[in-house]
Amino acid sequence: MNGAESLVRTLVHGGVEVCFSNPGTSEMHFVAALDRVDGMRAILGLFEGAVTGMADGYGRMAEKPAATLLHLGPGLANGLANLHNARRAATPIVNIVGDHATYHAQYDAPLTSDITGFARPVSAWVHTSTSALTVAADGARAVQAARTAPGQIATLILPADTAWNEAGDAATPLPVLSAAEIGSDAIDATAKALRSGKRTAILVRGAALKRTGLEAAGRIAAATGARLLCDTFAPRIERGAGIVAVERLPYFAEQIVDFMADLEQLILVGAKPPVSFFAYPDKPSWCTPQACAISYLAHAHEDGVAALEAVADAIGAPREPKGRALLERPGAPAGGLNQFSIGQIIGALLPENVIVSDEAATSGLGIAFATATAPAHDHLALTGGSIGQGVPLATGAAVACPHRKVLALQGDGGAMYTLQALWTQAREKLDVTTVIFANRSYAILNIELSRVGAGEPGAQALSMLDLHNPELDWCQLARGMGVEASRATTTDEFTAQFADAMKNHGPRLIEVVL
Ligand SMILES: Cc1ncc(C[n+]2csc(CCOP(=O)(O)OP(=O)(O)O)c2C)c(N)n1
Repeated sequence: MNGAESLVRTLVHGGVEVCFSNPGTSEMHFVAALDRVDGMRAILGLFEGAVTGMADGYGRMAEKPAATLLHLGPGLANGLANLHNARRAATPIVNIVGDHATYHAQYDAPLTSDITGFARPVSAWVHTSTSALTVAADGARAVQAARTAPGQIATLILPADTAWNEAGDAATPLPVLSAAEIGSDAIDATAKALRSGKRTAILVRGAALKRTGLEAAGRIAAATGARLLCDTFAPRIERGAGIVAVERLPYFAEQIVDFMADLEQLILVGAKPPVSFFAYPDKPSWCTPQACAISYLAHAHEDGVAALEAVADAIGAPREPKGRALLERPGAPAGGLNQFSIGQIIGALLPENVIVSDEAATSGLGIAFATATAPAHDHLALTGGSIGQGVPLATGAAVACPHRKVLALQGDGGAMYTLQALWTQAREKLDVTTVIFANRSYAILNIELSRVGAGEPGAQALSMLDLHNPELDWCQLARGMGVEASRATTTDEFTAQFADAMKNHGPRLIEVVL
């Protein structure tokens, strides 16, 4: 067995069942090993930004890592933006990057680069294998690092000779460092704070934004009147009918300030205090009122669900939570095609248990609003602000959850970064419906332009934010990659196309002309 095979076997033993790849010459032994090992599904992405975004979507939904396979420094560099988003989402990923053979490095061949340097900022763990004999052990450590709560990126750099040389056996999986138990001090302190009668909010992130954690948070709200909040861009939240609803923080700093203005206490569960996404002249970065006391019930690596349950019990909270959403479908859409009418249509037709990948940008609010009482679904947000996440994220989520429909809500600007993931959807026959909001604009940047105080924009400045010339034809782009597509210009057209997409299986794109 060579090093590559010992690594693939080790990954499979460690529960890594999917490898999203875009390989090159230095990864050929890894690629060949995929045929010799059962249990590893290899999925090709046609750009590394698509590959890493798919690994992110997979990890968020499967709650365990996929592997990537990337080609030296440039391959990794192409994938960095979505690794950045994945790091912000605390997604577990075993990020495997091939390299030149160890003895080849001295010649400074064209693809030689500082791979560790590229990897470091997005990785919690980076290691370069030095021998085929240690690759399996390195792989086991990489899996352990990726699975360390709340989830991390572990980058294993694999020089070609460590992959092709004779190796030992696959390595046994190492113990997983799962979410840490919360000490009684934090539970007692939180219970005491909640009993104080002060105006309180609990800001929740991570696993506690799933049904069980929200149920416990809702019990606390029932007992104390505390508000329940989540970040504007939470990696994953379960929402909709039957689930306790939380208030989502608004996007702009001054809106967050207003939103939190009356708070006397902020209790954090797996979250950090909210700050402005960007700094603006004369606007605050820090959004929590100065007099508001901030405390941590659970940090991101700790078990926030158990912590919320313990606090709910400690304060004698009732079994029935406050704020459980009840199924309520929106009425028929009025007026033209816009994010609010589209939201009403989606809210009316959304089946149970859909996974929503949301990079709708300025088109998202109306849909989030209209789907709050739709059947229960998972919502995945753009965690690191690096656009081009949504289409691959949806693709990876569909791989993780083959029996669930995935809905990608996607701005046309962001979609152009990693649209190659559509091809992977077609090749893998994934059940993803992509709705493209074709406003032919970087609309949010038009808003930002006036907010930052950059002065009155001229024609050249405005043309940097405009996608009209030429207009992207999303139907042709999708069909060119094997994905069925249609265009909607009216609410009736969108209703018919969306209903059809929800009824049928397979990849599908709807271009909404706004
Ligand atoms: C990697 C990366 N490059 C550039 C940006 C800056 N940026 C933020 S939003 C945006 C345009 C988004 O356009 P679109 O997806 O069409 O959504 P819209 O704003 O039109 O609703 C850009 C370019 C970014 N966030 N990330």
